[in-house]
Amino acid sequence: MDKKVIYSAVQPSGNLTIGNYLGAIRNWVKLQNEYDCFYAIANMHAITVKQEPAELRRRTLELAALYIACGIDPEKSALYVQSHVPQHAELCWVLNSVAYVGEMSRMTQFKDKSQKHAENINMGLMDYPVLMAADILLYQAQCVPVGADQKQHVEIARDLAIRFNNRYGETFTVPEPLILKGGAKICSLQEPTKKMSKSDENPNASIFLTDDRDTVIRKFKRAVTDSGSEIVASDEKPGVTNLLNIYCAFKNCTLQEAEREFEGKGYGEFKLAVGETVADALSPIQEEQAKLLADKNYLGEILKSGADRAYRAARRTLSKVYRKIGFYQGE
Ligand code: ATP
Ligand code: LTN
Repeated sequence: MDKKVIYSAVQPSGNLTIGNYLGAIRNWVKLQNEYDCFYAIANMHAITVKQEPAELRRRTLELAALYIACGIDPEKSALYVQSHVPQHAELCWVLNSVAYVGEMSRMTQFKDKSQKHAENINMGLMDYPVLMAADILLYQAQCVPVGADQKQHVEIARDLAIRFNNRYGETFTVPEPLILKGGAKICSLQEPTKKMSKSDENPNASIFLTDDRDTVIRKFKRAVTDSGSEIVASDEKPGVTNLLNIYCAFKNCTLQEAEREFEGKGYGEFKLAVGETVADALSPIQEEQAKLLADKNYLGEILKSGADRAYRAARRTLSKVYRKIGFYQGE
């Protein structure tokens, strides 16, 4: 039997945070032995908010290097740049005709980003979930490993797949989100009820994968904690709970184990331990990324072979879609 297909992507829209790592990329690595995986760099999604062209180009390569440094094996998984496979835009156009304006305008991310970028509420921003559905459905993916904030978008991809299949006959696999516990929602170090985000204006709110040891430790020292002095996870203590979640995700331990370890200890000692654990985990990734970025030709080859592989799969689905909807493709 064919292997199950996994699809996911990250936008090259800023420096990646430990939220992106724990919620998404780290889980992708674990899936690549068992499944047929496609991991993209979503540059077409990134331009829905303003990007500096030279920076977007540089970040695309940096993200490719980071994927590999985090453990994505380009021999096993197809690693490629979204815009290198034109079928993403083509399928998005078809799906636009089964997607409703009403449902897109209700998406949480659209509402948040429209508020944040009120001067630039463009069509792409609203169409973002349709392009994401096109990404997933092109590869007939069964499973989409993402952080909790993307669940709503994967649900839209499911709805569009079901709607299209009902209208035109069985065409798409209906995908499921895969949201693993632990790292699914890492919160801001400054406002621990909000998710950590790579585009937060406050640099102390997020730990970037590129932060050096001193920066990581300093940011954790400054992290907002809660009243009281106990180190336990609870709804009343969002700051401490977030730090415990981060610690456990990097140490691969349970919350109970971590609570026991820090019983009777103060916030200062706890924050230092979290900072050191995170810095220790990031340093080999940073070294590997720097090595990879020194050989741009090698990275270019990997992205080309990933795009070739993705293209073959995408072309098959798109041709089926065009047949179903009645696009003339020659006799
Ligand atoms: P932006 O701030 O530019 O909107 P982002 O930091 O939210 O970006 P995305 O590119 O939207 O990052 O997300 C990439 C992946 O990382 C997605 O699977 C998303 O669910 C996951 N992710 C993002 N932030 C977090 C977080 N704080 N905790 C867990 N997972 C996250
Ligand atoms: N919107 C996603 C990135 C993304 C994605 C996808 C994730 C683009 N296409 C397809 C899963 C499947 C985000 O994380 N912001």
